[in-house]
Amino acid sequence: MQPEDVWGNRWLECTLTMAKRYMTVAWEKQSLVCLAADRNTMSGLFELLEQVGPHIAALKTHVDLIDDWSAEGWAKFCATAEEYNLLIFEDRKFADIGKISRSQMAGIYDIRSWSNIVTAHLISGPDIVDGLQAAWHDVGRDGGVLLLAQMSSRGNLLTTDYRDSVVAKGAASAGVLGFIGNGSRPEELEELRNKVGDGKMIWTPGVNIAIGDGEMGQRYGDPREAVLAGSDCIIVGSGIHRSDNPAAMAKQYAEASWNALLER
Ligand code: S5P
Repeated sequence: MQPEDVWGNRWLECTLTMAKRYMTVAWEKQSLVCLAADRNTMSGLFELLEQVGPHIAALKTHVDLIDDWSAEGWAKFCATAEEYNLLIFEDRKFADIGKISRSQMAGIYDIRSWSNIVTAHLISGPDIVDGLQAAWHDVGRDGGVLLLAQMSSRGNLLTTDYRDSVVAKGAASAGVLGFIGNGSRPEELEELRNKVGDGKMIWTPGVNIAIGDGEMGQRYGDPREAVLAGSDCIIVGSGIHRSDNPAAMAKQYAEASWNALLER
C-alpha cells in the first residue's frame, strides 16, 4: 500500500510540499499522532521524545514555556526529532500583522530555522501567512501554516462565521497547510471538513481516549471519532505525557488513528 492508497483524495488535492511530507511520514510510521510535548524542562522533553519518538508523526512544541531553554540544547533536541523522522511544529499561534509575524519567526528562538509547521490566527488578515512564509524563505526553508478555524477550549470566540472566513481565505492561500479543528466535537469537525473539502489538512487538539472535560476549560473527544469526522492528525498532549507509560499510550493512539484512517 502506498500513501495515496490510504490518504485517497487528500493525497491528490493537498499539494503543499509539507502536506505531502506529513502524509508520507504518517504512512511510514502508521501513526496520525502529533505529540503536544508540553514539558517545562529540556531533560523532560528529551525523555519524552526518546519514549514516544517511534510512535508519532509530528512533534508539537511551545518553545517559550521551557525554563532552561538554550540554543544549543534546542538544536540537539530538533536533531533528535529529525532522527525519529518527525515534523517539528511550533504552536506559536502568531496573530500580528504580516511584517511583525515575519520578525517574530526570527528573534531569540529563531523559529523559522527549525520549524516545519507553525500555527496562526487569521484575525489580522491574510498577510500573516505571507509574513510567515517570507520568514522561512529568508533562511532558505519551506514550511506550512495551520490556521485556527476552531478551538477545543470552552467559551472560545471563534464563531461559525469567523470559521467560514478563515476557511475561505485559507483555502485560497498556497502557504496554508490546513486548519486547526476542534477534536472534542466530531459533529463540529465534520462541518469543518465539509467546508474545507480535500484540498487542505485538518489537525485536531482536544483528543484523549478518556473523553470529557479537562483542566481549565479544555475538552476532549475520542481519537477514532475525530479521524472519522475528517481529522488528518490528532494532537495529543496529556493523554500521552501525563500517563504512567507514555510509550504504550503513544502506541495506542497511533493504532487508533491509523486504523481509523484505514476505515475512513
Ligand atoms: O484549540 C486548541 C488549539 C491548540 S493548538 N486547543 C489546544 O489544546 N491546542 C493545543 O493542543 C494546546 O496548546 C496544547 O499544547 C495541546 C493540547 O494538550 P492536551 O494536554 O490538552 O492534550
